Amino acid sequence: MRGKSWKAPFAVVAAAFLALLPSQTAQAEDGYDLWLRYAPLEGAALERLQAFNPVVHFDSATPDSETTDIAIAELERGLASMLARPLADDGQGKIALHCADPALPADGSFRLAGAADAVTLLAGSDLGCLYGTYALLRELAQGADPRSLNIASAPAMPLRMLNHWDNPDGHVERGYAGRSIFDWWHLPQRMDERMIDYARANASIGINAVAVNNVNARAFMLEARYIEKLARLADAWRPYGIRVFLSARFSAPRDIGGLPTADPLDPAVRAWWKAKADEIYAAIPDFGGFLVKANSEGQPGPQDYGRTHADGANMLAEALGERGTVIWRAFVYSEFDETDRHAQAYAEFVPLDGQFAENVIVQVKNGAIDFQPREPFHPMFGAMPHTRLMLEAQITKEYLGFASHLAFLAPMWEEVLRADTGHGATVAEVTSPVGMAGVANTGSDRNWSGSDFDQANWYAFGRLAWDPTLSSETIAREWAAQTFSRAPAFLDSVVPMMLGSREAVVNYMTPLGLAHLMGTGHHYGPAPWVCDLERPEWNPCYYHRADANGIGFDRTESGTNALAQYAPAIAAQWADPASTDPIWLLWFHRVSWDHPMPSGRSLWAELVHRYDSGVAAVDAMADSWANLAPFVDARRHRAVTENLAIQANEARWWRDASLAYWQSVNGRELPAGTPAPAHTLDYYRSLTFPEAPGN
Ligand code: BDP
Repeated sequence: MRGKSWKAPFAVVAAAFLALLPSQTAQAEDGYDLWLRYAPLEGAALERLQAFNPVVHFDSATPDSETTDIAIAELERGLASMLARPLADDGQGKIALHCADPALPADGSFRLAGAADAVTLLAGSDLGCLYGTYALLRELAQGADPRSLNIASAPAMPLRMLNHWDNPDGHVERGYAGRSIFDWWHLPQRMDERMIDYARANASIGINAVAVNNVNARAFMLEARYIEKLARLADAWRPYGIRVFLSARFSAPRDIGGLPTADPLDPAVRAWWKAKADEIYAAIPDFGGFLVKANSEGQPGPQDYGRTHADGANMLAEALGERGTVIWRAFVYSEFDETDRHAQAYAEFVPLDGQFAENVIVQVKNGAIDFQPREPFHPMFGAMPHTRLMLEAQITKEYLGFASHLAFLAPMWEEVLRADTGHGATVAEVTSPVGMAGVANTGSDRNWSGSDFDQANWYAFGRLAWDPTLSSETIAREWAAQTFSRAPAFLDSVVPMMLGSREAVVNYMTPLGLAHLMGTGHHYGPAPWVCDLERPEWNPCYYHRADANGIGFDRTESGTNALAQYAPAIAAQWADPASTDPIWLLWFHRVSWDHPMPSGRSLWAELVHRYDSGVAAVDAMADSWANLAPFVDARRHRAVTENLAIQANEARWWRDASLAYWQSVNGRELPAGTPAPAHTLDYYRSLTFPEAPGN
């Protein structure tokens, strides 16, 4: 804690040099430090910072809070580490914190202004100073001149949230980075230090809300013993600006409350939730609220009692009152509904526009199916002007090769955020007043995310939720500079590699608008042949509809007409295969194998070409990475190399198995010069993976 004597105006922070050099000085880098390594500067950047000779000051109005203490400690840690020496007490370059500037809002906004002998950090709150601190360190870590900094930053979205699909037993649904980081068993008595490092990482990229448990929720996490556990985390994370949310199981009043029903209109049910909310707020005064998956994939919900999503959400909203928010997920499809799964969420929710209480947010996945490598934006965006809509993205790579494939997801999120809904706003404009949630990719692995490059997706999510206008390139560059090396030769090679990586995955897994072709249950590897599952929409064959004549899902008027859910201008553009960008072609249209493509190739030849370019792109990534060995510590370089080898194999597997299957359906030869699949279709069909992670 900051000592009282430091309250004098512009007191010098006389901190000890607390052995804060990053861990790489003592041991090999293992990724634990994420993008917060603060690697020692060199060359001109080092000379500039040395000449500036920083020292941390704060004014008397700056709140004496844990958050301020964290900001100051972070500045000292980062600056000392980048200088490779402790800060001098008599430093000339003042890093001057003013954390109670009435001219700035208290939402985390800040300004950074450099001058010859000072960098002024202005904020309307101590949290703004913390965010400004991380922004300053981010700039310096990239080699910026402190004297020429000039940044004004405000969060675009109020809610910048991680959704953990972590179960209380430590298993993470769709998690590929080990076990859950949350040690519920030992909480509240014992809290892993990792919980602080986690909060710090989140704060550094502006994440301010965390739903700690799986949307497929266990009701017992609402019991008193778990509220106590959650309160310990909330206390630890509060100084980092993070509010906790709980995923709530809708049937909890029945499951753990002893009531015969969970009907949202039943007075006893309403009273139970109200009492539960009061109990939580007594322990966690700034509890964020409930995240709810209801009437989807077998989860209980208001429709079990003939009520609507609005009835269910509003009942919980009333229980929370002004204290918190209900985040109600729109990812719904029913095993009893025969209509195109693409159309179900819109059909259920859009008629309820205007009926949700003020403290209800409807959380909508980026696309209408399910986090596929590429989906057009969800037609609900822009279609519910009287409802607060929030974007849900998936950081964990359930459908993009788990943690072993390198796929930088910022371009995917940029694609959806910038999409014009046709309702007079982009998806970013529709969701910015509310927020963005990302399904977390953290786990107990030493490197947090299961691979070094998957850290970039956590980072990119936070950065985009703070500022959805940031380009993927900017994000990749700043992440790679902080995480690996700021050498221009390194960045000029690694950034394009990252930027093309998601497109490579699209090409070798689901090119030209194909989707949902993965293995059953675990979602690992290709299985386009699967057609015997109980429900039609669980089957890959439901999505690709390939036969001897053609391939693709007709969502136009002649098909399911799901396209009609888009605004007229957008629907018109996608109604005709000729005006549909090839990246969406088979998503909206069923075409013949001979369909002429803009490239001049037939659909069949184009499909083969896309698979081949996906595979080639992975080989090119492996080559680029091999050349980058001089810039990266041996341990992390090898780890990435090993993953790229897995990816190269699996990309070929996706290509070969898919082509073998399409050939079995269309009876066509591969274009001349194209290598045949390495194995027979029967071989690919025979592969099983009962132990695949995350299932
Ligand atoms: C799917 C996942 C499943 C989740 C579901 C959801 O396969 O594990 O429970 O999304 O978002 O992508 O609720």
